[in-house]
Amino acid sequence: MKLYYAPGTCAVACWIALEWAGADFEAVRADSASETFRRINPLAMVPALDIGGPRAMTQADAILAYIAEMYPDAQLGPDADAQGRFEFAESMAFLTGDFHPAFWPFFAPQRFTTDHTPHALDQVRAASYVRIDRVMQHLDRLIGQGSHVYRERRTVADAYAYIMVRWTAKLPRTWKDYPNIARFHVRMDQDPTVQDVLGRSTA
Ligand SMILES: N[C@@H](CCC(=O)N[C@@H](CS)C(=O)NCC(=O)O)C(=O)O
Repeated sequence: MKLYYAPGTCAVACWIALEWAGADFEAVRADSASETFRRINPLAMVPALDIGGPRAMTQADAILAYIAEMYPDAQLGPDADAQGRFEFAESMAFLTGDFHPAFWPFFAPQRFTTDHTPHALDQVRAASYVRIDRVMQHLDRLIGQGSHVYRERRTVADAYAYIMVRWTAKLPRTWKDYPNIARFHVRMDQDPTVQDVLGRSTA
């Protein structure tokens, strides 16, 4: 099994989840702009997970759900009750559909304006801060007084949220400005697996 990733991206969350699961896999650094990688994922995005099937698996939330299901002993997925499954799906949909896209204008402002002057790109980035603050506030509420995204235990949602809140490090409001996220972030920083993956994924 091969996980295609790029440093600092949501694909690193899949790497952490695979390590937590005890999976046997190889992490492969992808050049998303390359023709070789486009044959693996025509959308030219990471993550992609090659399990030896006719095509690689894509979409972080689907890959994370697959990992949770394939390695049940690691207990990285939702609780079995209907309310528990709903809460988990709701959190993952928020992370994929609201949280992650809030950062697109920040990372790739040129995709959101036809004016590519530095001033115009800065304006797009500045506009993204409002939306990012909104999703950060919501994540802070989801974490609440605990230190996990889902209920009070470790799941793939923690890995996913953690990698993305790190993206605020250079924003006017960083993860340190959201008390519950800050506590969650510190706890994740202390996880030896997380430390190991961050070290290896940026090496
Ligand atoms: N919907 C995709 C989005 C993945 C995505 O946006 N990946 C980013 C890294 S976090 C990427 O590869 N970006 C390259 C690009 O946008 O060109 C998923 O959830 O997996």
